[in-house]
Amino acid sequence: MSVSAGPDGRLGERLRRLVWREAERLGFSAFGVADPGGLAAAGRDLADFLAEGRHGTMSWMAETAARRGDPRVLWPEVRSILVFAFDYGPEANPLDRPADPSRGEISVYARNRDYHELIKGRLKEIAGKLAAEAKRAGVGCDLKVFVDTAPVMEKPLAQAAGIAWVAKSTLAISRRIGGWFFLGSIFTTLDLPFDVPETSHCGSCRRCLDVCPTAALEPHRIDARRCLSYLSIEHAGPIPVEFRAAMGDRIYGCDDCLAICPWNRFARATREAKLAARPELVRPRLAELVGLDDAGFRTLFAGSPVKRIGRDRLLRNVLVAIGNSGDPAFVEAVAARLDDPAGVVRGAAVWALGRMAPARFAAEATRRLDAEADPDVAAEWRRTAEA
Ligand code: B12
Ligand code: SF4
Ligand code: SF4
Repeated sequence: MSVSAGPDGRLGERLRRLVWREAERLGFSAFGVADPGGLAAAGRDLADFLAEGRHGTMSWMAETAARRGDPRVLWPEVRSILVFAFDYGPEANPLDRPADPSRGEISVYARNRDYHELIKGRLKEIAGKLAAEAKRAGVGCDLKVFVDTAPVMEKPLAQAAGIAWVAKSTLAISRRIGGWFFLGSIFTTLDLPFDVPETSHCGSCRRCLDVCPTAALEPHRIDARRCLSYLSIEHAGPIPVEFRAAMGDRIYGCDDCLAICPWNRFARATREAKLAARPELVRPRLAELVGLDDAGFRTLFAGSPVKRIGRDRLLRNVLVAIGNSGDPAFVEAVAARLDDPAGVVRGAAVWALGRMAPARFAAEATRRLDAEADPDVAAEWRRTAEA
């Protein structure tokens, strides 16, 4: 049963002030309250996104579509949704990185600790304070904390809470803090005063659409199957051939459509030490990554979001970046991966060698092709032999 926070809204306002005070103390940079009934249009956009297959292999999005598209289906008792932003901005714009074929690019959000637990812990602290204050005023309430992985549409919620708008890049952008922030939310049975939803401030700008290396964006619409963030993180098999060159030096995620946004002139570098880049994860050397075994991978990426994709998928990405570097210095290191136990690594090694030293391996292709049990890797050898 939901409990009113007072018909005159005074208690609601007091609770809001308490939440904002706590949020600021814990490092959040924006906060607003959304009406759980305000997401009808986003639910329809989600249905279109799924019907057109733009989610690719992220089947968990389709499986949770009803709950994701409407917070009241996820939790029928919810009366207010508190939405929070936490800055993770970089010291320097990643688009300004110098060209260096010996190094790979890890996107800004993954250069230190995984943000999920960090933000969830702080939101739980705020939720605890909120529940205690409501109780002191004689009002009981339930609360649930969500960050990223729950079936919640966080960006439309941020728009409904007035802290950002879902921009042409499909990311949530704020006039006050730019776009380098994570989102998280607290659902509650308390009636809190809602904020006025934000409106779009993209105007005629289209920089994010034009910078995208794979044409994955149309205004407010993304095709995740073309997005390098999806391909390098979520997608398990070989990177489709048509997107390999476009990956360039990116080995985990992509920041281009976010980094180009002019509203980031108002973004601040993160003040949270656990999110500030670890030096070894800023432009790491590809030569060091390509030789990683499972234990080495786990040690290097302990606590980082990169750990989630596992050693094999990271090495696949590293080998594509090496292929794109065209640097013959990598040939021996890549050749050592031709016998890797993981098919996705072997296949990417074949492709990289085909880009760096095609003549050297043309002779080997037929023998390797006959011995290869994995059809995806065999297809790579066939392509190399025919090239
Ligand atoms: C699935 C997912 C992805 C997918 C799909 C991305 C996407 N844009 O949906 C992939 C793997 C590609 C991805 C990539 C990235 N992601 Co992501 N992702 C999510 C996740 C889990 C769900 C998003 C979702 O529901 N998408 C489905 C679409 C249909 O819904 P939507 O984008 O929320 O909103 C749509 C509607 O509102 C509609 N819409 C709104 N207004 C209008 C107006 C018109 C006219 C129209 C037609 C439509 C329309 O269009 C929107 C986009 O289709 C969220 C966390 C969460 N639980 O929400 C994080 C989240 C969106 N990701 C985040 C981040 C940081 C990233 C990356 C920057 C990571 C990286 N560096 O590699 C990239 C950015 C790529 C990009 N341009 O979006 C942050 C974004 C924070 C922010 N400031 O916006 C989130 C919120 C995680 C978090 N908790 O902070 N992500
Ligand atoms: S993250 Fe990169 S590939 Fe994905 S939409 Fe943005 S610019 Fe395009
Ligand atoms: S780059 Fe321009 S169009 Fe894209 S999100 Fe930012 S303001 Fe909007």
